[in-house]
Amino acid sequence: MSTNSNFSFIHTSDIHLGSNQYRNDYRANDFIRVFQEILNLGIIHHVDFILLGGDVFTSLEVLPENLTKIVEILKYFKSTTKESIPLIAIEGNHDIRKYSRGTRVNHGQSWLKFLASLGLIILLDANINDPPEQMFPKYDFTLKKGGKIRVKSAMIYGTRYLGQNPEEYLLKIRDAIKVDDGLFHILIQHFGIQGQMENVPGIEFQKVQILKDRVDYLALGHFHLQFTLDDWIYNPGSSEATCSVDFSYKRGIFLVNVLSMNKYVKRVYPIVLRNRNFIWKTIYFNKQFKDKEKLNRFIVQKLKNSLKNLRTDLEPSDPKVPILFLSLKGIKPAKSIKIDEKYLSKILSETLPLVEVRIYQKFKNPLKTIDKFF
Ligand SMILES: [Mn+2]
Repeated sequence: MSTNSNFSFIHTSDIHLGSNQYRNDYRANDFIRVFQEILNLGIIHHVDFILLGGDVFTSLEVLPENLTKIVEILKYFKSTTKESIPLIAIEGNHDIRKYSRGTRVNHGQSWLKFLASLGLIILLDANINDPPEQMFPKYDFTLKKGGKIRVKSAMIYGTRYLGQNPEEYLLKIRDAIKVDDGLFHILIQHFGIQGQMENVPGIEFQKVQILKDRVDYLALGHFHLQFTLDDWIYNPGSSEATCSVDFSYKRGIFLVNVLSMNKYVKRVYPIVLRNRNFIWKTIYFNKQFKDKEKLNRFIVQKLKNSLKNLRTDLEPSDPKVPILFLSLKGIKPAKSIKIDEKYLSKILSETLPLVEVRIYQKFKNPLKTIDKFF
């Protein structure tokens, strides 16, 4: 092997394009902007390809203006890089999901298939029920279909999301991956590994071991929390926060350099993306509010004080302008006052340099509060 068989790539996953989080246009655009950032990182680091480990889209429900933006970004990327950085993807469970809420799926269609048909991405999938020799046909650029593709000395295999119990396919996949071809084997899969996220089911680590002698780099997606295991299993996490817990997770992408000497030596560098800022604040009510206007003024005043150091010179499209997660605690306001979260959130984001405000009412049980007074 000569030195020119060295190569590098980016591994990203769970981009959730099309997400219209909080029905906030700035927020919807964050997911697209971070995708653009990943593509730019690919250019800056001169990578040979970019892997997308599924959940590239959040559902089939994507607004036309967002899809148009995504297609434009991909066309521009393709032309400026002179097609030198292929984007190699698989479908995750969200890519085939009908709606952003609920789990109904529509088999057969996806926006990834659409992008592949335009020649903007390479979508890998295996004939999972065929015998091992036929399972991973070479990617055909005319049919725009295939289960594996070679870039430099990397052979990249991929299948779509294999459902809740992908264990049953692992032995077949292993048998379908060529041994002794002298290439660096990457397998892209959309599943999690048990124990890496609390209370989230995944495959047992022991069961994945079956792939170890055939796969040099298992490129995972699915879990939004980043993890690496045993120097060959990698999960970058979601590229933007798809829900409030995601914000606290370690997430990002991996930049991987592979040197071929007598054997392959890989270096994996996690990169943190420029995500939307966020702040958590708690406001305690020490008395019971009976007037809605007073309550609103109290909240605005409290936040004006505690957020006075926020920059006011930025456009809300700038990811430095934060989302505020506000929890309201203490004595529950009088029954006659129903806190209008939508209205309150609107006046707060108009008064303060915030892109979005999410309100969580965590008041004490009023009965218990009364108990305490007696
Ligand atoms: Mn996901």
